[in-house]
Amino acid sequence: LQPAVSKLTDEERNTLLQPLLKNGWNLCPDQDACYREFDFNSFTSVMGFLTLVSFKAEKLDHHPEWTNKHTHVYMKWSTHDANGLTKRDISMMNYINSLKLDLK
Ligand code: HBI
Repeated sequence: LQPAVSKLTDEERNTLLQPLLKNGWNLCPDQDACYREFDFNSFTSVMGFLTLVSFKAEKLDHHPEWTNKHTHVYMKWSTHDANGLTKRDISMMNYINSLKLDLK
């Protein structure tokens, strides 16, 4: 069990969240969460991507909400324990943005 984590401060939103919002991620209109949509070149690439994110999620004990249809993936990050965005979400989104993605 990880220690309690709290929502990002205004300063952290400027320094940690803003760069992600300029690199593919969006704020959800209805809650303190981020989402991104991906269109991959193949389902095999989707499988590889979701597998990598799954192992990272297990390592950090921080798990995605996602849907997949064919080569499309919708992914959302928030921290349920904090009812909003935390550094755990930042870590997962930065990990995802560090991957070389086989996108259309
Ligand atoms: N994943 N996105 C997300 N948010 C959480 O609050 C969360 C999680 N994965 C595991 C987890 N919390 C557990 O650490 C707690 O529910 C105990």
